[in-house]
Amino acid sequence: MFRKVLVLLCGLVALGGCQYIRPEAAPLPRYAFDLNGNGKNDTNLALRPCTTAPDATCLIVTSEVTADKEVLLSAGKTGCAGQVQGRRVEVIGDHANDPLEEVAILYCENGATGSLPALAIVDVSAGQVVARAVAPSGQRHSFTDYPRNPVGKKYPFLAPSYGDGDTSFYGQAVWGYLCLYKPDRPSDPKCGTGFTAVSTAPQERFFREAGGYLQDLDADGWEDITLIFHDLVHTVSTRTAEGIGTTAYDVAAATEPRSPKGFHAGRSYGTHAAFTGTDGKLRTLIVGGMPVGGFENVMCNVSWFVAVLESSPGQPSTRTLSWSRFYGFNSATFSEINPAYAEDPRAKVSRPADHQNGCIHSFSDARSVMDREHVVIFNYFREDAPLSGCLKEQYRLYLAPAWTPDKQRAWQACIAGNLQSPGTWNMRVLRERDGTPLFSSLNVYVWGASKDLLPSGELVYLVEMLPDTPVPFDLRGHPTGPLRVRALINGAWSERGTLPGAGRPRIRAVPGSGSRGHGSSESFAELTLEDLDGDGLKELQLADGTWVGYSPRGHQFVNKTP
Ligand SMILES: [Ca+2]
Ligand SMILES: [Ca+2]
Ligand SMILES: [Ca+2]
Ligand SMILES: [Ca+2]
Repeated sequence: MFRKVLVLLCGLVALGGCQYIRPEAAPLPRYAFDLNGNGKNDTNLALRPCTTAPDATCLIVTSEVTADKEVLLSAGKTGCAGQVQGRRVEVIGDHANDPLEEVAILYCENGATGSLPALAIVDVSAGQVVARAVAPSGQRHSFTDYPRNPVGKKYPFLAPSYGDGDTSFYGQAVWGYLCLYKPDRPSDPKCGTGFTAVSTAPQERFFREAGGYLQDLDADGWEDITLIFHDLVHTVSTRTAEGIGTTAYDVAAATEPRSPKGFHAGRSYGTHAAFTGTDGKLRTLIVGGMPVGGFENVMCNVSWFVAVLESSPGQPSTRTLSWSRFYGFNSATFSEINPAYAEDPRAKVSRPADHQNGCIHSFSDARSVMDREHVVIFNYFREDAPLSGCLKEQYRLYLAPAWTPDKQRAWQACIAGNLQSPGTWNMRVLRERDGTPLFSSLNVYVWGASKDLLPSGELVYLVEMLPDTPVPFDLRGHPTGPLRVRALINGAWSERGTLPGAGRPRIRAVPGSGSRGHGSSESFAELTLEDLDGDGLKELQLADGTWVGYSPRGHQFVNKTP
């Protein structure tokens, strides 16, 4: 009897073979976070209005390692009014309660005192916020990252960001400390439960820039927090929650010893990349300027230079400016501000404006390798002459009443005329160790570099070719031809091909984190690369959305748009 039924069933599905037909399987949930640290994602986390209190915000947890739940995060909305820099959700390791890792949420508390940056630590198993730091009243901008201890556990912090220390211009009181998650220490009421307050005031007067970076400066295995200021960097130990080093430096002094001291105000609005050299020294490469493609910024982030900080491992006090090369400063410097010179301030110019002459555009962190030597590579603009001088407009900014919106508008309108100032874009290579110029190339603009484009794994650059006649600063109206793919060999370009079709690459603006930070609110300019056809070589996306890549069979770059 049983055998007969089985045969019958097999007969029914004869065309597909005799098989057990499964019920339609439910699609497996795709999780984004790994809370039990086994390398497999198991949980989704989302910020949404709470089901029971729609005005409040909850962390909505759906998980296969803990019960689904809603964790009350804030009584209000969690959007931010200022620049709140840092990853918004991070799994930080197991600090308390049970083996599941805690989660840090970076958001804003919105209430009567405005929109305040906040950092909450959530114990997902227990379904509660176990620690929280909130910025003091009046603060809108903040900087957060996730430094690790020697076993990889993370200790997030909420730190002041751009403009802190300057009460005259930005209005708000000085914040002056960061809140570091240290659950094993007494909580500081200035921060909140689970957080300890650490001074970020490197000296009596200071001007905080936007970001910072992580680097183990004292060699205790804990990543330390280096914050970027005008004129200096200041480092806080994540282990001891104390300041361990302030290093002041002048990036222009070596190149312009006779210029008025501090004319550039120590601005560091560019990329900062921390790394350990092959000689074991800790270094930070700082490139003042804009990311590639940042043509709309006529001031080019104000101050253009390349500099390297250096220290011996474990000895923060040895950190010093190893070398620097200064290339220019956008605006004029005046020796005196006096209404008598409002109509003609030329006599009071102590250092003339460079306008766009020397402006740097760099890709990624500007680090590269040429002929087995670590180098710095960047584009710079050599301006023939600015279209607009704007000296009077700039001088008026400083005359009482200073910096009025009207005066700022007049100045901005004037300098905007310089977007089309004629000149040439060029590329320069410096030796990372000491800044020695090794190579420069005229009438080119380098958009990025990759080792993943060619079967040989050779590092190649994407180069836009420009005419040897002047071009406008912002290259507007200038046709972009097909990009060249080139290597740098024995201090010279070596051709590796040409991309099919014309157009610039699609640049991704990647925010600084970990060992990479920035002084302003800019980002790291990275190429858009992906192996779309699974042949082991990466394809490159162009600005118009097409993808191009190398064809090993045809020995050339071809269109690979799927
Ligand atoms: Ca897991
Ligand atoms: Ca835990
Ligand atoms: Ca350390
Ligand atoms: Ca490919």
